Amino acid sequence: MEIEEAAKKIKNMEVRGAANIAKFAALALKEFALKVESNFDEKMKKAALILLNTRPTAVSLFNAINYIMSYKGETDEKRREDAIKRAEEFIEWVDTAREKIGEIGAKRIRDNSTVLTHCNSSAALSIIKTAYKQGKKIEVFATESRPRMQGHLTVKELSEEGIPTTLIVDSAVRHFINEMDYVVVGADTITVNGALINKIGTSQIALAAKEARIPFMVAAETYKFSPKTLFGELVVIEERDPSEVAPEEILKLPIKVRNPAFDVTPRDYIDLIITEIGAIPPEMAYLIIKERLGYAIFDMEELKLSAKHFD
Ligand code: RUB
Repeated sequence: MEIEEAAKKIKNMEVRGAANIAKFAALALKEFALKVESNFDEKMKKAALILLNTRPTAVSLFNAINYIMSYKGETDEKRREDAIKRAEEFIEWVDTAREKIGEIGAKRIRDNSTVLTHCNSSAALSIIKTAYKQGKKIEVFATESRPRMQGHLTVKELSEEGIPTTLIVDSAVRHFINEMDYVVVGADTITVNGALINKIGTSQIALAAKEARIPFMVAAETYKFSPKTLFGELVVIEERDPSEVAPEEILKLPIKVRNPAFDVTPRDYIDLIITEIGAIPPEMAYLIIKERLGYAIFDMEELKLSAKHFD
């Protein structure tokens, strides 16, 4: 697979979800590293930038690329070996973390309970599926997650497992919230101050859950925590094409259509973040960033400068 082709798949959301995007980018970069014949560093940087410039919000993509691009070695051959090793390590991180989150998170789900989820998060679903496989009687409410309807993926996935599932429109969350025992969602990014960036609509659900005193849990691998926010960078919220929201006859009216793909849930609305190294309060985000993501940050300034060439 060519790098441009991989980038296109991420951009058009053929590959989507923060974990899958990161894993796919790691795989693409590994395949690319195997093929580079000369000027290894220069070509790898170019490829990394093309992948990085696909979707701006999920820090998992940045962390994957940063992990691989921190390769070392005295010769091109040694650097290639290290980059490939790092890509493989990252891919394994994705798979093992998801499973571990399932195990840890499932312990928080009681027998005979109803869980509300939003969008389609592999980490959140890992918790739900693990709890179900443990024999707990659980039921799931899944939101549609307009405009891209990732909720349809969620209900398909859950019903394939035999989990009793109800699909609701996004605006029905408050109507049903008192019937829920937990909210479990995934994460695109967790900031240094413990805020969650996830699919648009997540923060409204958190608000409704807090009012109804329903525990709001986030399933987030440690590579969803953002080292960039430690250095003061703000998370960029991706704004997608208006055509995802309304048909042509509406778009041609003299109106504006806005289509942010993600929103920010402040840490005060989050009860627990389930990571692969344990269930933590959002206030501990700084420690995760410092201890788990403390590897050298691959020349971010240079990365930003040259990113302009690919705009
Ligand atoms: C997906 C989304 C998911 C997170 C977490 O948005 O917001 O909740 O990415 O998913 P999109 P996972 O469909 O726009 O990529 O737990 O699988 O990483």
